[in-house]
Amino acid sequence: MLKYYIVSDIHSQFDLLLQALLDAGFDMENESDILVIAGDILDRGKQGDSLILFLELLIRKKRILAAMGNHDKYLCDILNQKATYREIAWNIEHNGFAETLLLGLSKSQLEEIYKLEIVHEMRNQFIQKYPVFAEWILTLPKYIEFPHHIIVHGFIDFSLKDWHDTSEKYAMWERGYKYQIPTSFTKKIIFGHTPNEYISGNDDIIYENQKIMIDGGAAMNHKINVLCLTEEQI
Ligand SMILES: [Mn+2]
Repeated sequence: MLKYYIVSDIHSQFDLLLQALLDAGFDMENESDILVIAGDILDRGKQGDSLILFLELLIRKKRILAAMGNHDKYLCDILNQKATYREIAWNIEHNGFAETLLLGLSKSQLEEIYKLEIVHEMRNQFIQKYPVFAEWILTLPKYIEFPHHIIVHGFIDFSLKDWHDTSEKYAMWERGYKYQIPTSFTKKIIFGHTPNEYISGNDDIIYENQKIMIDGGAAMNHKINVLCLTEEQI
């Protein structure tokens, strides 16, 4: 039976991720163990290179699923040649994006990121270094729907007639802890994007009605929570 190990907001903290997965019983040799990421893989932390190489092993084995987080989107915009200098500068200043750009650029090149040719250089170097990851991250969906759960980075828009039409922006950016899920909705929603310490004063997983909040604050060097669900439970 497949077993799903669900995490979120890794933010390039490879050591934290690996230890959390080992503690939860994740086995690299077991083809039934699947990693699920509720968004925000890179930025802020300094172990992006090791993290990507690890994830590429799982991508090759088709043992990983992920929903698109806002930070994943920043990288996709570079890969798709859609990022503007204004956005890149903002993300360097506020969102730890320099750490990700340094995966494809030298420190001196990073200082010239205002030049379009340097942005293209970053894109080309990144694709050359991490071809499997670069191709994969561009395909991430805004949410993943399972029989009993939905995995999303931000939240699901229940103001719509059909929640399936939730926009990518809403799915990546909304703060789910502020919302209630309609009682008629029968699935649980697993999401990250806001460190649980900010919500409850504690890094552990928060279970609230049909909401499961799992961001352990890895970006601040706190914790990566792992939620394990079997094929029947998910
Ligand atoms: Mn986020």
